[in-house]
Amino acid sequence: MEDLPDTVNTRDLRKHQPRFSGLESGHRACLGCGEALGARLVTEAAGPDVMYANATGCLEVFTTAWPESAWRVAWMHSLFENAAAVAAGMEAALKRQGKATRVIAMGGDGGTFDIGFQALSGMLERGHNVLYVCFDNEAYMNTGIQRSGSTPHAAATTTSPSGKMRMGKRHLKKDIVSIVAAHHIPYAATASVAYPSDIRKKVRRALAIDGPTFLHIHTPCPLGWGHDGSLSIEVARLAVQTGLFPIIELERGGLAGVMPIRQLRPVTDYLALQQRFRHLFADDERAREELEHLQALADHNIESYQLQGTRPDSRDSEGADTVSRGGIRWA
Ligand SMILES: Cc1ncc(C[n+]2csc(CCOP(=O)(O)OP(=O)(O)O)c2C)c(N)n1
Ligand code: SF4
Repeated sequence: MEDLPDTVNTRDLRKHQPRFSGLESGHRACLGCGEALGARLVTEAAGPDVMYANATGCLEVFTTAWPESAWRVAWMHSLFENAAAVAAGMEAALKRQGKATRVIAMGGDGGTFDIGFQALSGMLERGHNVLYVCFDNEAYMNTGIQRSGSTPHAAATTTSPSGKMRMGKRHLKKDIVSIVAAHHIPYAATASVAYPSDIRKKVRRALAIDGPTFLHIHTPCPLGWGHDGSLSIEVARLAVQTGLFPIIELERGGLAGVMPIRQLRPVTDYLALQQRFRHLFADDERAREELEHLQALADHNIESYQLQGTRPDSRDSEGADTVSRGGIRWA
C-alpha cells in the first residue's frame, strides 16, 4: 500500500476488489445447477481459512475435470461414503498442530442420507469440530438420476419410474435433519438456495460453534427434476412456500427457529414445474390420490413446525437478496 500514489483512495480501491469466493466460475455444472450456487454461497460465507472434504458426486465431478480445478480453497476429494470421516481426520490433525483452520465436509443427498450416513453419524457422535453440508438434489444425479433416501414420495427417477405398478417413488423422503439432530449436536439447520442471505448466516453461525454442526441445503437440479435451468430459484422457493421443504434450526436436538411462510402456496404450484412429477397431473385416480397425499405431507410440516406466519422475517427476502449483492470481503 505504501507504493500507491497519494491520489488513490484505498477505501474505493477496496470496494473494487473481488469478493472472496471459494468456487471459480469456470466449472462444468449444468445451467441453473443448485449445487453450484450452494457451494459458492457456502465457500463465500466461510472465507479462506477453511479446508474441505468433498464426497464423490456431481459437485466433485463438475469442479475437478483433470487437469483443472475450480476450487480456490484447500479441498480434498473423499470417497462417496466417507467425507465425514475424512473431515474428522483433518480436524484432528489441525487441532494437533494448534491451527484454527475450520473444516467443512460436503456431500450430496446420496452421500449423506444413504451411503455416507455411517461416517456422518460417527463424526457427529465423536463431537468433531466439523460443519457438514449436504447439498440435497433429491437423487443420485451424477450417475444418472437414481432414487435416494432423499427422493420425495411420488417423484419419478430412473430407478423409481412411474408406470402401471406405481406412481414414482413409493417411500417417503427421509427426515435427515431430525435424524442428525437426534445426535444432540449443538446446531443443525435446513436452508435453500432461494434464500442466499439465510445460507450465509447459517454457515457463519455454524462455524462459530465449537462442535459438530450440520446444514441441509435444498438445491434444485434442472437435469434430474426436469425444469428449465432459469427456474431453479423459483422452484426452490416454491418448495419452501408450499411447506414441502421447511426452513428450520435445531439446537441440541430441539427446535430453535423456523422461517415463517408468508405466502402459502398449494403443492401443485411446485410439482407442476417439474417433469419428475408430470405423471401426477394425468387423468388418473391414483394421481389424484398422490397429489392429496403430498399436500397432506406439506400440511403436516406446516402444522408441526408452525410455519405459517405473517410477520416479515429478515431471513425471508422473497427473492430480493441476489447473489451479487451478498458476500463478505475477506482481507
Ligand atoms: C461405493 C460407491 N458406490 C457407488 C459409486 C458411484 N457413484 C458416484 S457418484 C454417485 C451418485 C452421487 O449422488 P449424490 O451423493 O446424491 O450426489 P449428486 O451427484 O446428486 O450431487 C454414485 C452412485 C461410488 N463412487 N462409490
Ligand atoms: S446433474 Fe444436476 S446436480 Fe449435477 S451438475 Fe447438472 S444440475 Fe447440477
